[in-house]
Amino acid sequence: IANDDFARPGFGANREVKKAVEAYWAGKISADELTKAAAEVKKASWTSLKERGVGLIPSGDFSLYDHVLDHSAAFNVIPKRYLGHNLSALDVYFAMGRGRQADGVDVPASEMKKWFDSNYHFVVPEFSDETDFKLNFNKALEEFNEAKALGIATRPVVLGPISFLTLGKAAKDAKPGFQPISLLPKVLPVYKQLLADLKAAGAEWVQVDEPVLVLDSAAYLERQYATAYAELAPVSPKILLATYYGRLDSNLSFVAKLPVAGLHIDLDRGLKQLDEVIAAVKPTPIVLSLGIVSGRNIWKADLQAGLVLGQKAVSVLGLDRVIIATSSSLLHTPVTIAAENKLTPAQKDWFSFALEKATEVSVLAAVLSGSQDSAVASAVEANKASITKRREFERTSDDAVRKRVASITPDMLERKSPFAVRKEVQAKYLNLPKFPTTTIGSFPQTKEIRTARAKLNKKEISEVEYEDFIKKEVEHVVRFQERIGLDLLVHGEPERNDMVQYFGEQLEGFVFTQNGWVQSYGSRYVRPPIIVSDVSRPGPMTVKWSSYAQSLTSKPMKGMLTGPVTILNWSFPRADVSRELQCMQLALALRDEVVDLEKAGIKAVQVDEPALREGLPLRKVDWEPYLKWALPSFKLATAGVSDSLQTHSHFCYSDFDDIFPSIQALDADVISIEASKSDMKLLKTFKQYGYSNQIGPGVYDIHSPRVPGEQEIKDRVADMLAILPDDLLFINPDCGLKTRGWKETETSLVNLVNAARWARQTYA
Ligand code: THG
Ligand code: ZN
Repeated sequence: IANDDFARPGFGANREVKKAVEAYWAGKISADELTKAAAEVKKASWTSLKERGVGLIPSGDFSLYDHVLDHSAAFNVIPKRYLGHNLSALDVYFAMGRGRQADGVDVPASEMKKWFDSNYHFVVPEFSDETDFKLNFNKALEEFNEAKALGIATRPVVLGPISFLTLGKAAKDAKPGFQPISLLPKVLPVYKQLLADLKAAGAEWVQVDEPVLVLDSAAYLERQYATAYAELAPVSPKILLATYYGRLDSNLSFVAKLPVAGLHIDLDRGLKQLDEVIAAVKPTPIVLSLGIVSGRNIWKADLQAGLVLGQKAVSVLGLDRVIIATSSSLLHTPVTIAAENKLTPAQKDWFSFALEKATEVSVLAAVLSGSQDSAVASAVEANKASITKRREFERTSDDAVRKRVASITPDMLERKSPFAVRKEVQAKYLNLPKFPTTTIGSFPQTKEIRTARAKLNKKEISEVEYEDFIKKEVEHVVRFQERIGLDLLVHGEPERNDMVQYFGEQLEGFVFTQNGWVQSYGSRYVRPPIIVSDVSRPGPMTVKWSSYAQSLTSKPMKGMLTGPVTILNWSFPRADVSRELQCMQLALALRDEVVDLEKAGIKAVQVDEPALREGLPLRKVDWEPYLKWALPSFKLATAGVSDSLQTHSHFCYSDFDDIFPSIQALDADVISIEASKSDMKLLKTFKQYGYSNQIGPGVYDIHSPRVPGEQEIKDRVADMLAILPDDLLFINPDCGLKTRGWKETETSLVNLVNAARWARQTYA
């Protein structure tokens, strides 16, 4: 029996890669130094997996920015706009990821999308008939050799051809109706070369990732899968076809017939497929890799339960046809619990992060293969004891909260009047001009703000000194917005580290890590809070700051909250009760907060639900049960107020086709969405479905340091007004400004306000 770990805690326990990449961008280190820093992190990661007894260690999955972007760059899928500027290959790569605006070069970033149902963003490849696939470099081979030089045998990982093509999109200049999958015959020769080179270098196995196999859409790709793998298998090392994040369902019937040597399945998200898959592969020579240890949560695995699954497979397939693995890449979990010293020992004992999961995988494999090693036996005993203790803790509950959830009534989910009525009431109450300008909430989190917070945490400054500092920041943000002429103001959120962490810290039921970083996109990381018990709100969370900000200005101030679905999705949820229950508890806490903000005289409150869509199950059959609690939770949070309070919500994505009716059903008075990079196809969706409430499609991309010109914003607004009615449009950036510097923020927003003024005249 083998064991393997879909590692990619490849960013280093102290975010070494982030730091090196940002230093490179700032011109503080050279490309060589960046490569060296990356090599150190890879070495540390491979070495620690080896020490933990992992048999099949992955390589090729390390990334300086994003693994899909790596693959696009390697396969020469580089949009023309990034070429011809005399940039190094590395700088072209970063330009694709984050745009570039320097030395006369001015190119926007490529579109980013959420990676399956996770909070990770990948850079979307752009294809057309012009796409000229060739192997610019063989990353899998390079890392395989890099590890080999360190004496570590690895199994290289490559993104599979069908997933690569179908996760991409048609380039803007592609011919109408172009489908990326039509390029399959053109891309396969390049894959063949890549795989043949790996084989020649001595790789025994290669892991080919085809996560789209857990999607409904893969059902239409049977023929392409058959063709692709029939071509690749003969020239390749043994292929382990990896599926994760869900179930194969009906796709299993053709997957089991593919000429691959191994198949990996996710038993965290797709436990119920185990029997079916075992039966399907039984008559084939396929080795089955069981994704038993969750790559998505941070709870210590119950090894007894894992052993039952493993034994089931072993009893049918035999020891040499079973591999024990994590369910997915460990991209979604922090590196190690060992780095935590604020959690109590009892709490620490509940969790396993990436490295601890590697140990779980190797212990499971050892037990299944009949190991008599005493270290293995004691690891199993220790795990049993930990799980028992956690179960004891899980039996405790907050009865008041449970009772309140049980007594939610349907009328609590609806605003008093329909939108058409509210719109009139709010127009008088807020008195905003036509095409109101606003921002999504956060303003630059400057080094000074981070330093002040760090000092508070280290008790180098007092609570009072910190609050004074934040007050000054809020005042600065308010004055700035007044000066440049924005209409609906925000306080800028300088008091918040992260929008989810901030709320978690003020609610009962959460615990936090100091070092539990998880990559969000590029060099950006988050530390998801962990929900461990029933959630409630001990007191107001944001009222103080919103009221203070409102006291500084006669313009309306927008309160800023994170919605229940998003707090749930961007936290690590508990595994002992349903997500529905956790979400409703969060919704009740937020409802009280919205009501308190209204009482404090705040006229508009934004409740962000950027994660509503990523939480949508990957399979359509699972949507309804999810939406049945996700939508009511938002409504529960926002409907406790009078008609005059304008509710806003924000969504960080541009793919609304799937979820349109749900967005409408939320009945927020105003929504803002990320439209800046998706070429207006999105607004057509809104028009087609007849969206009735107000909407602020982002007029520029804030994820990039690039400043949009005034004319560029005017053009966007004109494009939008060609599709949307005049009286529904808000003008705003496409997301919060937290990651931006003040200089680019000021220039961009001045351009935005000017564009709005122009629109008021032009469309009077
Ligand atoms: N919070 C959480 N998840 C998110 C977002 C968020 N997912 C989607 C989107 N927003 C991703 N955007 C960001 C934007 C900025 C940062 C992270 C994700 C960021 N991180 C700091 C960094 O990497 O330097 C660290 C933040 C901190 O100090 O806590 O700036 O907003 N949960
Ligand atoms: Zn956003």
